[in-house]
Amino acid sequence: MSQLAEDFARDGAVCLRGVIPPDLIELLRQGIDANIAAPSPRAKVASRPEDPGRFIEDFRNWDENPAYRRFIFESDLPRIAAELMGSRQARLYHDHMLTKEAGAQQPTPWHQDQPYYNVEGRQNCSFWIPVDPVSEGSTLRFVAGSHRGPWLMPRSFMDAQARWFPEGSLADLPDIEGDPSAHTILGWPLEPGDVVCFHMLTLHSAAGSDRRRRVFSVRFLGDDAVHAPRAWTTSPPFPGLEAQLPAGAPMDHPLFPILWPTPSAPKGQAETLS
Ligand SMILES: O=C(O)CCC(=O)C(=O)O
Repeated sequence: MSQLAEDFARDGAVCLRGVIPPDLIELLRQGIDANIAAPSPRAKVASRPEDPGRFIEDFRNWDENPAYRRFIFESDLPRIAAELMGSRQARLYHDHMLTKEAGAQQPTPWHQDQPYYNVEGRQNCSFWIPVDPVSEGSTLRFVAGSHRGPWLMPRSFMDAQARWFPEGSLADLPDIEGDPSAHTILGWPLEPGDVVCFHMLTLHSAAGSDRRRRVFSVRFLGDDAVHAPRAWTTSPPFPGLEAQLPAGAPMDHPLFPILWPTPSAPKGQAETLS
């Protein structure tokens, strides 16, 4: 196992420097700008109207946004994902655009991602890919080791409502800001080309941002991922999927293509991370 894969298994979050070449970063900038100019019906503004900078999110656009699609299929991320997850395959789960405009005060509260989703399984990872420099103060922060569980209560970001698992069915998060010394917090200032990769159960949060912070995130599933249809609308939603993919089935569906190994990759091509 590479050192990075060991760190990922231990901490649930790692930083990879300079893994996205400048031409793919420029492509991603164009994709994000086009996405913001013409958001999908799934887009939302996750900040209050009086916030000086908006926090804009959009989801599941790779099939309609040619820049996102090219980025996802041409970057080295599927191979890296497979290595970090310890998985034979890396399957695309979804993409998520998260832009904080200059002056955005809205923090992203501490949360895990998997309780909002419709998947179960331990082999998974999300890349958070900024196309603008991100300072230490506005970067994504992680509670090291929190990916080992348990699942914690997902709540809406602005009004802390239980819209997913019913109230009381999962424990609430510890007060991480109230007792920071009880946790090992990881976070890295980032330049375009750097990415962070984290497990879908790793607790993470981010502050607002003084300067514009455009981020694209790509999420991957490994060999053990299975469909977990929910009685509620997941975030992001996959309407109608439960009629096509039974509970407990592998995520074998055109929405979730296998990107590693690539269909054309000759046997033995898989490199290891340094
Ligand atoms: O970009 C942010 O502020 C939050 C990111 C996040 O929660 C995620 O990528 O899952």
